[in-house]
Amino acid sequence: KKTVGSSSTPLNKAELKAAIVKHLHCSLGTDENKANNHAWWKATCASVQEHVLEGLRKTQKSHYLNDTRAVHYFSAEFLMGRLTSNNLHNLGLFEQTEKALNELGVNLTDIMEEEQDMALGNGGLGRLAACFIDSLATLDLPAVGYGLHYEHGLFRQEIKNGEQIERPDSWRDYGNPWEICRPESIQDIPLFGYVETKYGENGRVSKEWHPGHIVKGLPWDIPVVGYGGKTVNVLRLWQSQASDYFNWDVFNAGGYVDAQKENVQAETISKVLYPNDETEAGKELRLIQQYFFSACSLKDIIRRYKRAHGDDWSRFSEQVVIQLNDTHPAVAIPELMRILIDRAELDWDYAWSICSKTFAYTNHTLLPEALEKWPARMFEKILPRHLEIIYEINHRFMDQVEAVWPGNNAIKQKLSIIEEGAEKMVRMGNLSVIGSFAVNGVAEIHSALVKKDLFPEFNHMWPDKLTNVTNGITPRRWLKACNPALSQLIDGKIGNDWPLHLHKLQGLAEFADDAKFQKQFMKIKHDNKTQLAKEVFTLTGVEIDPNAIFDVQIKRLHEYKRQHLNLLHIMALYRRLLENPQYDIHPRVFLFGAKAAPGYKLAKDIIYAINKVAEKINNDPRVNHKLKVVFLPNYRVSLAEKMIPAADISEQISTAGKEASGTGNMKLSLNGALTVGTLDGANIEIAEEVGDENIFIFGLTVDEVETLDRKGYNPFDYYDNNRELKAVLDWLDSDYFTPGKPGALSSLKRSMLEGGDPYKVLADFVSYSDAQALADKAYKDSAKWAKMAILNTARMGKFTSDRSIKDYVERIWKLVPCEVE
Ligand code: 26M
Repeated sequence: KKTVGSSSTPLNKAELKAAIVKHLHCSLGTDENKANNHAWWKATCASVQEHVLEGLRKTQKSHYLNDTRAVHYFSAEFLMGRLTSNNLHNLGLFEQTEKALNELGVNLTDIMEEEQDMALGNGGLGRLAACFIDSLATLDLPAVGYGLHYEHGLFRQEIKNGEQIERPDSWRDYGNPWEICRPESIQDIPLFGYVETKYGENGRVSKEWHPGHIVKGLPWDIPVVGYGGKTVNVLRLWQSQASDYFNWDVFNAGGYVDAQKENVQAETISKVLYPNDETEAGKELRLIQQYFFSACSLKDIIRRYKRAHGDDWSRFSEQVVIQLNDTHPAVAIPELMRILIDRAELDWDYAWSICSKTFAYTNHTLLPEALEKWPARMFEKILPRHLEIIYEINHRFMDQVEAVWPGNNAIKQKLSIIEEGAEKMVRMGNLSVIGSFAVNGVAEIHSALVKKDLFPEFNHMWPDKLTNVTNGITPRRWLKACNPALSQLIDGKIGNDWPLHLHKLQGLAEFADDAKFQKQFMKIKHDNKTQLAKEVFTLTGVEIDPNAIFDVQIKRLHEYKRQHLNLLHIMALYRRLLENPQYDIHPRVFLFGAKAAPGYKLAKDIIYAINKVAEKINNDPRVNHKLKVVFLPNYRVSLAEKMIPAADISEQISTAGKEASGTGNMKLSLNGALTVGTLDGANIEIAEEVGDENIFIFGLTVDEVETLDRKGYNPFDYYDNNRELKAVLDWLDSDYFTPGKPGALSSLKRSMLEGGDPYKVLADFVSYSDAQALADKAYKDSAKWAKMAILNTARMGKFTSDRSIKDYVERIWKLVPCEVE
């Protein structure tokens, strides 16, 4: 039995019941007879939150008394999803709460459906941040997550006539029981204005920034409960507010309405999450968001540092490490320089020595369109002093480049933070590498490509700076909480400490051939599929058979992720079945979940195409006993938690070299789904772990993609030489799937032919189709399939985010755990 480490007396069932009823009465003003599910959920959260806050207080006290070095994880996104189940599991209170509520006539699973997802992120990068803060707390590491308190998270997706419609997300409409407002820690943040040069008597030249605006940053704290409940860290998210200073003059002059305009502008900063993923929008408000949360967070860190160390900066980089989750918070680098030079009056070299020992940077992408660049003019308008500092950093860096490659202007141009051209641009990736002491990619292959293709010269200058930390996922959310039946089966076989020591899942391997265990394992998979089938029917009205193979592709919609390759193969299967009704495949349900960036036309066209093909196939009695296609609307963390435990096949089919890591691949395999995938990102390491015989690898390798590009890729070579591929592509031009609207799906075909097929869909089609045929064959041998599925679960130990965090600690952060109490 687990106890609640953070509270002096572990909560028992009677106490839980009493607390929940008390909160129904005293916090929510209702009672056991009147309360609806929402009230029950809130009362349950409030009861648990009392204990969480005790743990938070004790953790902060321990960290303060031990004067610990801490990591500060700066991220524009934290995709937390729902918190209730996670907190109950991590506190070891899940079962007792379930029983307590049962005795009150309430079902915990039902009331947890009341919680809105905290969707403060786009996809992989944001969810990674959420898994990492779970692991940091679990490993008793002193850590703070810093980000933005968006009023509206990632848009809610509706599907109308097959098309994506975006609706605002309002996760806080009925309040969030887990967050705490901290008005005592408000920060003032300057913006705009101009820089004054001052000449002191001692000959010292100094700069003073006269900002044009001040906005307030109001922090909201989300407690982050570690598994076992001992350490409770915080996620601190900043909300923007109008500053009083600013408005009073206008207000007094009778400008009430103008003052309100100011308020609206200031409050716009944290209004909404940009829904772009893997593209740089270059919007002014986005840069302001980045500066706003980075500056608030730095001030917060410095305030805490000064409380312990006063004005002595010499120990700053011993106490503080800041991890930049991509370049989104990279403006923190010139901001710290500004504070050290303009405010603390340190000289440049000393300030730079502190700064460049404080930051570390994680790269999540090689796609050129995703590398952040800001127009220098925009920078100058919003952050005039920071642009000056960036120029100075660059100037000094160029001297270093000159020393390594004397007279080589081409290399200087390439490495410069400033890109010269029609419009001068600030390259945030270069700034991040230059200003950090460590830079990491997120999977072995990705890190190798960061060194070889993205930053080869930086790697030459600083051979130890670039490194790898392979991503991971928290097994607490992605197995224990989302797949309780499988978790209990595992507990019974190998004990219940696998959520902390995921390598222990290896212990399941010895049962992989055991017929009884195979039955139990596959029975749970079947039950999970039955449950998902019900959900699918509720959400879409489509009936699916749990005896079919559930084939799942869930991720943001992007050409490089190749949902359209999956679709072409589905159409090929459909065609084969029409041509030959005896065509022998095990019944299969293809399930998709994906949001497209609202401005990404082709991504939206792919969603439309999937929905139109689905409609046709699902209503075609000639094939719909063998083939179904479902696009589940509004894919998000809480939907992932329902889909992943029910998946048989995991689609990880990006063009080799394009997917930095992937993390959904890990979640699916952990839950016993077999991967159909390319040798890309973490798929390569997954294949190494599970063994080639337990995964379906297909397609071009990174090297083959490169060779093909060098000799000139022509998609028509494939179109003209493969009858099936040609027929399927031509089908898109007809009105077969869009009656009365011929050509409605043609943009897709065009992108893969005239458009040059930038992601090599046609080149990989045959190999993909062959891998799918092998998967089909393997499924027909149910004992073989069960063994493969079990071995996938058994061999996922490496991909716990606890291992990722330990890698960061050893290679980059050099932190020491701090036991609480
Ligand atoms: C950019 C500009 C404006 C607004 C938003 C953005 C932006 C937001 C998120 C750009 C990229 C964003 O995320 C990229 C991302 O999620 N990358 C994924 O990171 C995962 C964690 O490392 C990897 O597993 C995935 O392979 C990688 O695609």
